[in-house]
Amino acid sequence: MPDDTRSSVNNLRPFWMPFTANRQFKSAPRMLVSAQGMYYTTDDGREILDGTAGLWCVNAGHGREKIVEAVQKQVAILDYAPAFQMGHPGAFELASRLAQLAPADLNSIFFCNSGSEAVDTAMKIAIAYHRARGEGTRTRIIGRERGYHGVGFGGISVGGIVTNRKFFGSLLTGVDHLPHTHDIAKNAFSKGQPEHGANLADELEKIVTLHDASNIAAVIVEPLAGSTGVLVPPKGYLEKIRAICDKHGILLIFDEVITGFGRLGTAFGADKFGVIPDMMTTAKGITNGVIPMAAVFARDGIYDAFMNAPENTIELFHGYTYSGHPIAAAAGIATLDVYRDEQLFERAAEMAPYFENALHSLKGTKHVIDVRNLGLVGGIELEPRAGKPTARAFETFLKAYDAGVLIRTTGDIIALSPPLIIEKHQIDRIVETLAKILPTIE
Ligand code: PXG
Repeated sequence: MPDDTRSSVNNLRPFWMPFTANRQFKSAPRMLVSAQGMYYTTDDGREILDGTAGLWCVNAGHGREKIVEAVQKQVAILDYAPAFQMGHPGAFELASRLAQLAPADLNSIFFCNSGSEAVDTAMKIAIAYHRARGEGTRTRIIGRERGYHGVGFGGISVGGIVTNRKFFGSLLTGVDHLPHTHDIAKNAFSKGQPEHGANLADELEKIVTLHDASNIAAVIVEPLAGSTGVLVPPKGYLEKIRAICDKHGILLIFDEVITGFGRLGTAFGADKFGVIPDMMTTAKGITNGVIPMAAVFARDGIYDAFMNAPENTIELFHGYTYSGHPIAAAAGIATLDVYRDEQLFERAAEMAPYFENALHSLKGTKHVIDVRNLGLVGGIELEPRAGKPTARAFETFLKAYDAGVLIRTTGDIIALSPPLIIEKHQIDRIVETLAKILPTIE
């Protein structure tokens, strides 16, 4: 292949950026060079208020000393240990801490490196679990429209984002999808869980009838769908999904990559909604975003079903070179310490009503057709510009960045998910910035 790097536009050319309009970005880059507390600093020395906790992951805020120190210390003591047939204390300690934090008997922790891997792992465990119990026909997995479960083939197959699926061939075929629960006509400007939509869970009964329960391994849903625009579950919906899964022997997987670690004012979404899944997938806030790490939580009965295999055999043929990586484990333990010592989940719950009122003050602002929220997550939906969907939200994102506030947009929806350390005046600043910018957008 000819070396064309010298003829490239500039030195930004080689990095093929993920989920980014590469050419647009590289023509006007937005570079972050450092971060502390609630703020990023750009390469031109501007402070940017972080309204999104990075990408929904920096729940304790940036540059946390305890986490930094734990990582520095660990890298000098044990940089890496083989993950298979060997162990190191940090992974066992973190797993024990996570099991303690988790609701019910979600006590078995399988470490991965990203949310996408956690989803793949949970899907594989679900299928292998049924096989271990002698129900090997249960292989189908049911996801949901507008679900986001990362970008592995498993995740995009059960996920429900058209653009994440349509370019990538036949995907996994043994899936089906529930309808999404987003209904502005009935639920616009709901505070917290919307009233209408629990009946959408009944669609699961239809899917079970179509495929037969004996062929279905699991249902996977985000308790609150984050990436596709903050879709808060209608009252009673998750309870119904749980009941239908129980009735038919189907495992329920909550993808808590976003809802885990305090985002909703509780440790997990399962705690917030009082619905216990059979597995949870987590990532992001598990290490405060500092080192890549993810974890699948499984209930005792699932782990135990695998432990019936003959002694001295590998019970689950699955794992990653970096499962339970020592530095990630150290970051995870320190992160849990920070969450606990500063009571950040409780803080998120206390701050949630203020956040809710501030966000809903945008009702009536130009273009705003819905505001929704739960815990410290908020969604502001804009009327799309005719013929140019996503343009309005993206222009708002660019103007907010220029004004020193980082927001995230998906389609024509603005998603807010600040670090749980956010102060009231910083919530005001985000909302005031949006109130000022939106009327200037065409
Ligand atoms: N499940 C859920 C529910 C997620 O939100 C993943 C799985 C995949 O995690 P990894 O670590 O493989 O990216 C996610 C990731 C956004 C945004 O702006 C959301 C995610 C990632 C990047 C951007 O909404 N969520």
